[in-house]
Amino acid sequence: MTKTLNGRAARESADVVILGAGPAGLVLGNLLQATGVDCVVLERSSRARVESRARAGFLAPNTVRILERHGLADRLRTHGHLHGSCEFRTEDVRFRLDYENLGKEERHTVYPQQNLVADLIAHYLRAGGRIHWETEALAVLDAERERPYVTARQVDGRPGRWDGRFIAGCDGRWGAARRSLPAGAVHHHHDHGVSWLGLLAEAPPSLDAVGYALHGRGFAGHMARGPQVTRYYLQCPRGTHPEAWSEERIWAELGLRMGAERHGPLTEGPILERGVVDLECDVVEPLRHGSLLLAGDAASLTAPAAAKGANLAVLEAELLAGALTDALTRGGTGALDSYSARCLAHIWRAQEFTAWMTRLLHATPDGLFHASLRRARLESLRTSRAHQDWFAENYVGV
Ligand code: RFL
Repeated sequence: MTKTLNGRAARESADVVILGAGPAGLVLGNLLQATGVDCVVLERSSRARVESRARAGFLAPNTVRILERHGLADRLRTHGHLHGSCEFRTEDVRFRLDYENLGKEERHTVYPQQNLVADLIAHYLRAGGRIHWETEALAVLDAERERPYVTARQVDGRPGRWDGRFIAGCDGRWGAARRSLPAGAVHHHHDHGVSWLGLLAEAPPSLDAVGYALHGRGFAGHMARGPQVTRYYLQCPRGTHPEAWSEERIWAELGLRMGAERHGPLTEGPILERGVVDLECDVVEPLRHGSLLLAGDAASLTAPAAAKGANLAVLEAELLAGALTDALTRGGTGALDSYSARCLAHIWRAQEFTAWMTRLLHATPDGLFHASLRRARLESLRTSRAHQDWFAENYVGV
């Protein structure tokens, strides 16, 4: 219930105040709503913006199982595409790993993140969930006390206050939850020292696999997003402006790095979106500070090289929903107490594999020694079944 104070500030309360309507916040909201826990979501952007923000696309089998378990996977099951193959290319070799036949024999589901987010919003609102759009959380206060609260700026610019028993920080890397952490929080940060020009092209995929090209001029990547849309990545110098490359130069460079002349041309099309991503990662420890709990990118950022971020967000949201429901409906605090340690075990596994992938994919300026290590690693992956099984298990797992 929202009350207006003196015609200016609004004040509202809920058992759980969720910051952020991304995959983490929305899965959490849906799961709490389903168990009858009173919650509210505050989202800085508009609904239209959140539902059109293209990001992840590769969902791990465990993510799909979680969404299925809670009745959140109907559209994903009918509109998603199963995907179980990736291809590595260098100037000398080209080989394919059908990871659906390796390791635990599992596949990704390709389903754009913005579609998943739209599904989660629709489901949450249908169940009576509350979301305040264009409401930016400014700070989380009194997290170490019994009644924490969030201050926010509402869509019309008025201040607002949301009181809760718990605050779920699902507002990403630059959100209010991270800014409100106490001094004791440990923030691990690592810069992989590599940047990508990330592109979304209105063009059907050029190959029926994820493509990783390790070229002397830098990495190039190819990932299907749907029958008519493909994501491409080009390693670029740090500080590159997204508009610095013309479409002509982009397609020429992609063709060159992916060996189009030898392996077949790329299907070109207009570039719908572009952005530069610096491959960085970080982890906040612990994920719980009194009644403030972090999930998703707010807890840990993984470089997009191994497609783990959205998958971790969904996994953590399920664990957090169970822990909060237990605490609020049964008074059990065991799951809340172990929430951080359980998530961190998954987070560090994902960080380790992402760092491995990042080192494999990129030419770095440290010269011949590193280049020879990359060649040896790739050769091991090409020829060793044990290495391939390890890769497959980590590639599709969280
Ligand atoms: P999100 O999705 O960033 O959502 C956070 C939400 O919080 C809002 N917000 C605030 N709201 C209120 N008050 C504030 N002060 C706020 N500050 C922020 C934001 O508007 C937003 O709506 O975080 P969440 O839910 O933790 O989900 C994380 C994922 O979005 C992210 O990890 C993935 O997109 C990463 N990622 C990928 N992950 C995968 O698992 N598979 C992939 O294939 C994959 N591809 C990618 C990716 C990330 C990419 N970018 C962004 C670099 C490809 C790319 C290009």
